[in-house]
Amino acid sequence: MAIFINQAGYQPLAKKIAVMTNAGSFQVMRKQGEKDYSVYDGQAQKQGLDEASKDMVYTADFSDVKEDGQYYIKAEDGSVSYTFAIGKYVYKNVHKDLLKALYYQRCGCELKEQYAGVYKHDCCHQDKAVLFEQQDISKNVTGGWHDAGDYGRYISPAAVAVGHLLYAYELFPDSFQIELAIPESKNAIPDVLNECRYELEWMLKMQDEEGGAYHKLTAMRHAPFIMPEEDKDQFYLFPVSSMATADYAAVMALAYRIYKDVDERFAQQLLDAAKRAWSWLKVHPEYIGFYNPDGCNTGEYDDDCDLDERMWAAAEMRLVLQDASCEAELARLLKEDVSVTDFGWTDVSGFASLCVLTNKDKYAEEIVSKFQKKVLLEADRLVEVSKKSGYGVAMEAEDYVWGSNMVVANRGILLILADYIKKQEDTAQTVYHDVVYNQLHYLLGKNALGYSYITGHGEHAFLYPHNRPTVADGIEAPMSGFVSGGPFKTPCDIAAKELLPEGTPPMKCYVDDWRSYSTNEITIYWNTAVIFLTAYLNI
Ligand code: 9MR
Ligand code: ZN
Repeated sequence: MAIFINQAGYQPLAKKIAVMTNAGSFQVMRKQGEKDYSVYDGQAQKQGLDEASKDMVYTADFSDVKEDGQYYIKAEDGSVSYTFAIGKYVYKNVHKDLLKALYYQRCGCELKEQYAGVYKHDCCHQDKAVLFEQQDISKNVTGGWHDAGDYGRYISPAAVAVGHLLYAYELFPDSFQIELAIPESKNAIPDVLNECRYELEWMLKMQDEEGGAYHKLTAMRHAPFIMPEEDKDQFYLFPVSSMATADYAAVMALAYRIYKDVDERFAQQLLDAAKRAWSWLKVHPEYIGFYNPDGCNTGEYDDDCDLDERMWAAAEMRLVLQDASCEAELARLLKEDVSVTDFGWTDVSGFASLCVLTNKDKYAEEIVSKFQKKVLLEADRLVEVSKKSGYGVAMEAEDYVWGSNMVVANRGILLILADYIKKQEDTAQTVYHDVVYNQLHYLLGKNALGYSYITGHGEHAFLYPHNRPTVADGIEAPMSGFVSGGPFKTPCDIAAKELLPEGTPPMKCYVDDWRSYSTNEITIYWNTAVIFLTAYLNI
C-alpha cells in the first residue's frame, strides 16, 4: 500500500487530501517530542480507477488538521507516507529555490562561491559565435541562461521563461520581495528583475540588422557531460525564424513595460528592440520556420505555426505603441479555432490572454470578451478533468508528453488567470483556486510514483537530473530548486526504455536517472512555469 501527499506540505486552511492505493482507515501522525502521536483519524473514500496511472485510488481527507507542525499519514496496515509540514509559509523556500536555480543556468560569467557555494564554476562560453549562414562573420552573443541540461540558448524558450516570470511579477509583486543571494542583490531592485535582466541583456544581442531574432545559439552537437567552462566547441547563430522574432517582440515589449520604472535607459533599449522586431514581422507576414540543418543535433524547437506568437506580439505591442493596427492584427489572428490558453514554447497564445485580460480597458470589448470566453471555457474543462483524476491533477492520460510537468504547471497558470477574471467580478473564492493547489501537490509528491519533482524539496525528491554540470561537478547532491520534465508516455531515451517495462501507464513513465533526457531533464521554462504557481500561492 502506498500513500501520496505533497511532501513540502500544506498551508493551514488548504484542502488536504492524501491518495491511498488501498481502502481502510488512516491516522494523521504528528512528529513532536519523543513519540509520534495521532491527531486525526479518518476513513479513506473510494475514488475508483485512475486512468493515467491505472491505480485503484482512495482519498484520505485530513483538511481538519490545521496546526503548524511536522506530520505523516499512517494507514491501518502500518504503511506510512513521507513526512510533510503544515504552516503558512511551506512554499516560501520552494519558490525561492526555483528562482535561484536560474542563476545556476547563467552563461558567460563565473559563478562565484559567494553566490553558488559548492556549485561555483569558472566563466563559460565566452567566444564569439559564427553566423551559420555566413560563416566569415562572427558576433559577440555571450550571456543568458543555459536552456536546460545542455548548453544551448534558444529564443522562444527564453521568451517563455521571461514571460512566465514578468507576468507573475506583475500580478503578484509581493511574492517577489525576496533576496536570492545573486551578484545584483541589494541593489534595491527585486531579484527576479535582476535575474531576468541577465537573460534580456543576452536577448538584446540576438537580433540581426533587420530586426529578426536568431532562432538559436548552439554548437552543432550537444556537448558531452563536462562542465560548461570545459566546453570549447564552436557556437553558431542559426537563422532567424518568424516564431522567434514574434516571441522576441512580445517579450521585449512586456519587459519595457516592467523595466520603465526601474531603469529608463535599459527600458528604452528593450522598446527599440521590440519595435525593430515588430517592423520585421510586418515586412515578413509569412511563416518562416526553423529546422536543424544536417549534422546538427541540438534543440530544434520546431513549430509549424506562428499565429500564436504573432498574437502575443500584437497584444503586447498594442500596449506600448498607441497604434490601432496592432488591434486590427489581434482581431485578425483571433480566429475561431485559434487557442488562447497555452504557455509553452510551441503555443504561447496564453500569454496573449494574460496580456489582454489583465489590461482589459486597453482593448476593444469584443476582443476582450473573445479571450475571456475561451479562457473560462478551458478552465472549466480543466476543473472537470481534475475531478476525474484519482490524483486530483488536471491531466488526462494523453497529456503526459515530453516535459509533462510543464503541462501540469501551465494548466495551473490558466486556472490562475480564470481565478483572476472571476475575482474582478466577485471576491469570493473561485472553483479554480483548489485546482491550482492540486497542480502543485502533484509536482511535490502527490503522484503515482511519490516523487517530488523539485530537487531539494520533499523527503523523496528526485536526485539525478539530466543536467551536465550536475553530472560533471562531482558533487553528490544536485542544486536545489530544479523541476524535472517528468513522466513522458512514450520516452525515447535508452535509460527510460531500458528501465520501464512495456505498457507502463503514462503517469509512471519516469525514471530518476541522469541519462534519461526525455523524462528527467531540467529547463528554464519548466522552472518558471512552476514559479508562477508558487508566486500565486505565497500571497
Ligand atoms: O522541452 C522540449 C520538448 O517539449 C520537446 O518535445 C523535445 C523534443 O523536441 O525538446 C525539448 O526541449 C529540449 C531542447 O530541444 C534542447 N534543450 C533541452 C530541452 C529539454 O529536453
Ligand atoms: Zn555557458
